[in-house]
Amino acid sequence: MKKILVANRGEIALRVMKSIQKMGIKTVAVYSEADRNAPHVKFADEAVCLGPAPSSESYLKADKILEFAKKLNVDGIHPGYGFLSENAEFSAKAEKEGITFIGPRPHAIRVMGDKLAAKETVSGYDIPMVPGIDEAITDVEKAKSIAKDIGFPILIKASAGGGGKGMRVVEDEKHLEEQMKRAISEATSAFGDGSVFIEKYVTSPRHIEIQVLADTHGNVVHLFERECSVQRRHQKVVEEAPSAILTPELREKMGQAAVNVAKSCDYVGAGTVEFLMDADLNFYFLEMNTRLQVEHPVTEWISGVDLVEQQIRIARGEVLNIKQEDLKINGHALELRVYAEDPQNDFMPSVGNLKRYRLPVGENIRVDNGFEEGMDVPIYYDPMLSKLVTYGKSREEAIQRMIEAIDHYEVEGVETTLSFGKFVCEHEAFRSGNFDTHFVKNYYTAEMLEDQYKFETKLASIIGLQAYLADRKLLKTPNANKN
Ligand code: MV4
Repeated sequence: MKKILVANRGEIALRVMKSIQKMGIKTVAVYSEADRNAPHVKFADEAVCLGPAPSSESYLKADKILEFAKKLNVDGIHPGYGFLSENAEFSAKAEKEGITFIGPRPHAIRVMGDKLAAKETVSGYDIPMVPGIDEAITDVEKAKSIAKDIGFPILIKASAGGGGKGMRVVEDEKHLEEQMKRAISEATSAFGDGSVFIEKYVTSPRHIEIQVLADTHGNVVHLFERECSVQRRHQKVVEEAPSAILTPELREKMGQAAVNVAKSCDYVGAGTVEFLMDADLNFYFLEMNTRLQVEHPVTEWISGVDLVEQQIRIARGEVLNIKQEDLKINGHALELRVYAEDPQNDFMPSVGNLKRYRLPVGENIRVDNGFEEGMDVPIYYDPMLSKLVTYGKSREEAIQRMIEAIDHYEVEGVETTLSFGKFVCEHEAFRSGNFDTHFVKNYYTAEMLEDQYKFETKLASIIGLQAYLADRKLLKTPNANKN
């Protein structure tokens, strides 16, 4: 490959281009009219404008992107995450045009994009699954009888959903009919597919996922786990690798299960297998994400593997140059997603101009960033500014480093989730490792941040007062007390 087009924007476009450039390959950026001066455009060797700001008129324009790719003699397309990254038709079209899609083949994307198809595909591969049914259900009476067998509470999920969309918890039989009807109608309007199924509801799970790499020759390895239990409304906030609770034995078992999931769908490239883990450390397959994930840096740090480089090597048809037995975990990495959202105001998007924007620098800090001082945060896209990643020999060190890095991250002009990240890092439940996916709901209220802001306000007033007193000294001229 001599030239790769990155069909994405922001921090991930930049991060992907850095590895492409390191490999001696040329980069092509695409951008919308809102992103004309964005860092990913400046970084690329070539750049083409796709159209107006809305994603549907720019970053989601599959045919336009392929047209440009052909015109510019591009060999491969890296989709990043979001946008076209899990679009099987885009992957298929690219290949038809003779351009390598840097990701899995359409079959794997399609199967894993449909939760029922995924369950069916992995059955027979010795993958633990939550008790439940593996086919779509519409008959309420049948649903009631299944629910009674499984035992309440149960969870109704949309087959076309994923990432938490279209899920409903049902506590007892009384509410089943109503919730099922709602779930079906929601799934129909959101996904154009009303298929729903039922699972036992795991009440306080942890979210643990395994990174895998698979080449086109049938070799598959796993790169251990990431724990992503700190999330709000299915949006991850803090991720880490390794998990504070896995034993080497469990890690090995989950790793093998993840490898088997990848094998079941002839997976190619970098992928992530998500599991739920209950309080007794039982784990269950949830879904597979067929893309490079936002939180991939924590895995890169503890494994020493550049995942984007591996994606490109695999796409070129190379044999995996990593063997499972060569991989080991080194230290601990933590990631905070820095969003332009106001944690004091229900995490409302906080768009505006970055009047001041200075990143923390130093050993054991990595910032995957897509913004510069003076830029506007556009309203059209995900409001993530950057990912702040820290590393330590131990989990405690990584957490301490994160707190320091947050203190050295300067943003003025928009509100961010930095203060919320500090709250998490300082919280006893997080520090002890004793938390689950309900962490935010259980422990966080906006008032929790008040101490942080109070301190900052006090500091600001002290600095202001000092400046005022210093000025007054200088101004002690005969007329200084005349206004
Ligand atoms: C579950 C569950 C409990 N029991 N399935 C949420 C996202 C989607 N990937 C599946 N999800 C869940 N599935 C059963 N049988 C709880 C969740 C869940 C969750 C999972 C991972 C991380 C955060 C979560 C937040 C709420 C619910």
